[in-house]
Amino acid sequence: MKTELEPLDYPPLTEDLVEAKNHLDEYGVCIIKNAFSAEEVEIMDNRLKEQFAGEEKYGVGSKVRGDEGYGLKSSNEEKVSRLVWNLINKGDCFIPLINHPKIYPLIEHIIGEKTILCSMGAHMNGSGNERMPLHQDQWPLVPHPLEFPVMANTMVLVSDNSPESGGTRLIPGSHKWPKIDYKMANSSKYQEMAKSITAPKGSAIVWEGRVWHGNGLNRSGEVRSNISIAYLQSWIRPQENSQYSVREEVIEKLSDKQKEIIGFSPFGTLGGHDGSSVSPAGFDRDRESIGILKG
Ligand SMILES: O=C(O)CCC(=O)C(=O)O
Repeated sequence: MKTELEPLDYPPLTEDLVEAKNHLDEYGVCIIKNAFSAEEVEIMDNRLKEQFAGEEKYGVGSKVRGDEGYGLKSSNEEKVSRLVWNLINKGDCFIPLINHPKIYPLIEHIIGEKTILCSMGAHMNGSGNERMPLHQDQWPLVPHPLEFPVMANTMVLVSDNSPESGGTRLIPGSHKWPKIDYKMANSSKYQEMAKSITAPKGSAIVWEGRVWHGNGLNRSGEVRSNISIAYLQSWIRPQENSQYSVREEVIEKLSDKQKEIIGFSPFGTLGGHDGSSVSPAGFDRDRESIGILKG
């Protein structure tokens, strides 16, 4: 007899948008084949490798082993992985990822047309890393058990993903599970259900915010780089505050749609300035931010 909390297998890779949307509905996950050309992957890979070395040299950014979410501590040498945050600032090759035509329609399929970028960062998992806890992305960002997705995530595979290289581990079908708590999800029974994906670089995984997942164990001797592009419904506060963090010279390169997605447009009555709906993209702090006045 089937128990309620059973995983599905991964859906097959697809290049067809309609099929991908069907996979998202059924599995909570889809895998897009050939989302990026070999040349695009190489450019992103080179830029990430330079950035990894630069953040290492200047002692900035986030260095991890992977298992910090269990409260475990490790030495600097054991921290073989880097989370390279806020990629929008870190190379022109990442700007098209904000609304990539092979990915963004799938995000809209999951959470609707009004989205805000939650974060865009590279998970550069070193060989010898440890497992992060299984988690759902939309919890605890939204600390209420919601029976619908308010978040959608993507992994652009800049490296080949496999069990050996620590491919992302997801539990397809878990978006339809009743709520289970974090401790139960991290028991060996559920850990075993989360298998590392096997897909070549240039693919993209998209999943909805209720799917249980985590990283895999990389024992390949090489760094495994995936770029996460995570989106929220626009009423939720994002992980990265783009209005504050995106550099002036980068904003100049963005289209209006890209500015909207990184949160530079009000959503209804939310995110305006001084009661107005002035788009922060064209916002002039001195004109719009009225201070003390006397009549
Ligand atoms: O690095 C990975 O493969 C997974 C990362 C992940 O699950 C996350 O950051 O939410």
